[in-house]
Amino acid sequence: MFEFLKKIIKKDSPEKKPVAKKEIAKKAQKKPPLAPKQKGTKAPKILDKKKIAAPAKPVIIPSKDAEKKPVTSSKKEAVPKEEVAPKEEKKSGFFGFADKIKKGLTKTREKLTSELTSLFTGKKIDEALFEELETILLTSDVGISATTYLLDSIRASVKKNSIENADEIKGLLKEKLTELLSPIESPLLIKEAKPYVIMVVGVNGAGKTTTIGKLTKIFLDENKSVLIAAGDTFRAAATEQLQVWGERNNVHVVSQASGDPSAVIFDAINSAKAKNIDIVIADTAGRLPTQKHLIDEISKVKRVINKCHEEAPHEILLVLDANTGQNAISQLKIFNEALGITGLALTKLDGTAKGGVIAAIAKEQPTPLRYIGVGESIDDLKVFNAQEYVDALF
Ligand SMILES: Nc1nc2c(ncn2[C@@H]2O[C@H](COP(=O)(O)OP(=O)(O)O)[C@@H](O)[C@H]2O)c(=O)[nH]1
Ligand SMILES: [Mg+2]
Repeated sequence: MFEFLKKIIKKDSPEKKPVAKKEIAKKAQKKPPLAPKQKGTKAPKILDKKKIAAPAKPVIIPSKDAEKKPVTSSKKEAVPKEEVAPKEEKKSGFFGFADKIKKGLTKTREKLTSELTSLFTGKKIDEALFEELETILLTSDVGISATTYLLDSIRASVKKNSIENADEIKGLLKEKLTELLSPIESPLLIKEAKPYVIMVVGVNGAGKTTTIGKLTKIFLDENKSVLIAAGDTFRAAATEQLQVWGERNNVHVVSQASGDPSAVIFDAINSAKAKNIDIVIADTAGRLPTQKHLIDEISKVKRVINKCHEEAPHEILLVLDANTGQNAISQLKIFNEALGITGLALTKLDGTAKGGVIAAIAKEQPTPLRYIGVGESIDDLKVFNAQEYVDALF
C-alpha cells in the first residue's frame, strides 16, 4: 500500500502542488475493514440462540468438568492452538516484558522504521518532508487529528530549536507520541469490591474471550480469585471456548445452556459473593455497534449487573481489534455512548502494521488503555505503558 502512496507523492511532488491533506486522509481511511476478518469466528446468529433449547438452570462448571462438553455445539470455536499453556509460560520466561511487546509490534515497527529511515536519511527539513511524514503516519492508522497534532508539535519544536537535521525529527516524533499516549496509560486497579465485576464487550471476533482467558491469568498471578461468566449465550461454541480458558487457568466458568446473558452473569456474581471470590469477568456476545437492538440488549446486561452490586460493573472493558484501524474509533464511540466504557484492551497488535491506532484513540476519544494483546498465548496480554510502547515502535 505504501508503494502506491509513494507513487502519489512522487506524482504530486512539491514543485507541483502539495498533496491535499484531505485526499491522503481519505485514502488512508478507506483501508480499514468494517469488522475484523477472523478465521473460525462467525457473526452471532440469533438463530443459534433459538436452536439451543435447554433448561435455563445455571450450572457452575468446575474446570475439570469442562471435558464433558455439556453444551451442544455444531461448530468448533476458534480455540487457540496451544492447548498446553505451561510450555508457553516457560518459554516467555526468557523474554523480558518489553522484549515481548517489541516482538509483538514487529509489523508496525518494520513499516515505520523502513519508511522513516528512508524519509529522514540525508534529507533537509522542508514542506515535502512533512507531507511525506504525514502520509506515513496516516497509513499507520494514526488518524487525521493525531497526525495533525503530531506534525504541528514537531514543526513548532523544529522552529523553536532551529533544528536543521532531518534525523532529529525521529526523536521528536517519539517524544511527541509518548506525550500524546501518556494520558491513556492508566492500568486497571482492582478495588476491594468483592466481587469486582468486569464486563467485557466488543464486536464479534475482536478477541473478548481470548482476552478474558489471558486476563484471568494476570489476576491469578496477583493472587486474586476469579470466576468467569459465559455471557455469550448466542453461540454454544463460545461457552466451550471459554471453558477451555477456564480449564487452563483452573477457574470456574459459570454457564447456562441457553438463554439470557443477564441471567448467567447475575448468577455468576451471586455465586462469587457466596464464595468470596475477588473478581468476576463476564463475557458477552459480540455485536456490531450498528445493530441498535443488540446494543440495547447489552445495556440491559449492564443494568442487571448493577442490580446485584450497586457499583458493578466496576469496569466495562471494550475489546478492540487493532486490525480494524480507524474503525476502532467509531466502535469506541458507539459502545461508549451506550455503556460508558471505562477501559480498553487493544488486541492483535502482533498481526498488524496499524499499531498507530493507539494515537488516534488518545487524540480523538481518550479512554484508559488497560491492556494490549500481542499474541494468542496466555501470556500475550500486557499492561499498556506509553513509553514502552513507543520504544517498541521505533
Ligand atoms: N494474533 C493475535 N490473535 C488474537 C489476539 N487476541 C485474540 N486473538 C485471536 O482472535 C480470534 C478471535 O478471538 P475471540 O477471543 O474468539 O474473539 P471474540 O469473538 O471477541 O470473543 C481468535 O482466533 C484469537 O486467538 C492477539 O492479541 N493476537
Ligand atoms: Mg467470544
